[in-house]
Amino acid sequence: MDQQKLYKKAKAVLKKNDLGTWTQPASGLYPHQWLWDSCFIAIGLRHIDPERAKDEIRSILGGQWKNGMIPHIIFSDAKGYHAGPWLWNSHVSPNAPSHVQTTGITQPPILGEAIVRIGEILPSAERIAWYEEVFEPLLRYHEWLYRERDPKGTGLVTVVHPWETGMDNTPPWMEILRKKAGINGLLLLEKIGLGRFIDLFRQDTHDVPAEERMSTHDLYAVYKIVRQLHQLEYDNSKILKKQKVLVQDLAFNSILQKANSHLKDIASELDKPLPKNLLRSMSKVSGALENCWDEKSNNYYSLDYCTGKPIKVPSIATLLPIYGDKLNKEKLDCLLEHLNPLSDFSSPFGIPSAPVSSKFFNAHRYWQGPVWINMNWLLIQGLRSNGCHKEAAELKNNTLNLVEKAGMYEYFSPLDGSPAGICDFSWTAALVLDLLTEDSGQEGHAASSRDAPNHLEHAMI
Ligand code: 9WN
Repeated sequence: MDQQKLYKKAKAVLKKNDLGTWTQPASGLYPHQWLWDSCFIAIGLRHIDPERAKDEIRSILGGQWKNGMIPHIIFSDAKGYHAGPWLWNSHVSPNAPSHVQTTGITQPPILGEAIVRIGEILPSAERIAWYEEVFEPLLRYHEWLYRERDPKGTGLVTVVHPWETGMDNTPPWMEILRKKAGINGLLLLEKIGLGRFIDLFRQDTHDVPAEERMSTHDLYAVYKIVRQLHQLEYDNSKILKKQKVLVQDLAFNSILQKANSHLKDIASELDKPLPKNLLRSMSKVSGALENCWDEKSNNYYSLDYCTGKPIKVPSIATLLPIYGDKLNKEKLDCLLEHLNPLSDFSSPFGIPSAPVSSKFFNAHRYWQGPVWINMNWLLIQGLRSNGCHKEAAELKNNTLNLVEKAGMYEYFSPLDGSPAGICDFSWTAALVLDLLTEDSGQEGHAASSRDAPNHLEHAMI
């Protein structure tokens, strides 16, 4: 593999999408700032320019709501996004900020990870100053998550919109969405092959073919939930009482579990105590996630908040507890079996977002099958912290080879590695950059980009 060439390409994509103090995921299709995208982007950017990586996070924090929520999108002035500010009208909430327009929901709380990854490459005094700067808003975000999304103290926060998972049309969510918020007329039109007519009204299919995005029915059901949240003024006490599509989402809570441990590390480095209520919530997470385990199928599942029952529809989420924490050997072995050749999640290109055997599986359709680089990255980290170094190295190799051959795309077929979605996608570039940089032995060292690994040095200048 020509690592230097790949590095240069990744860097060029980040440069192309750089809008000064924040980065758009891709021009055209995604012209605003997304929460988890910017976190992944900062993880890559730290190797090129740590100050710029900090700006990425500062910009996200600039959209924080008065109640502590960090919104999933901060809107720029760009026009043409299919779910722009007009869909959200988030100012109906007294908590929405007045200086920027944002959505009224959040996204996977990977913020703690990004903050710590930036801290990791800074000299100690700079790291402390960085943590001092971001500690309060990060703390307020975690407090909001547990206070407003887990008021009963179960240890699992509730996710109120599929966009909050970042895996928009992931099978478990589409299963309950179709049952509880389905738009029957549209389903019928799609069944009789007239769905293509409605596709013509879609804005998100200008840059990417409709068959690589959500189905039209699912997309309109997703818009419908935004309308309902708006009617409830994005007030979580009303939402948890009145909404029907509410999920204690496995992927979201696994990511939060890891973020909690990052928050604890930051607090301890700053020698600051965490509030007792928050510590109590955090202490329940491991046990609560164990309640998501299903003995029969040896899988973790999300729970339907309204019924308390597992949504037994497999997706890549079943593997994310590997990222969340160290698992006991028995469970870890069960999950690793999914990755064995001929198993459901086995692919030479990384981990498919839905297993090949799923009734939802479609190699090119968004979160219903394709391999995504952020998922590969999260699982590489999780495999390592669970001591599975061989599996992590293999997944990393597959990831880099895939992007080298197919390009900096949004997602890829797990069957043949062909690219799909938008090209020049920022988090693909950022995470490739991160994987390449650690390859050169700089991982975990308090080195800035000025100490660039030799063989990548030229690409960094
Ligand atoms: C809605 C920006 C975002 C990602 C999500 C991905 C996609 C948005 C959309 O793009 O979602 O949030 O318009 O489809 O699913 O993970 O954050 O890249």
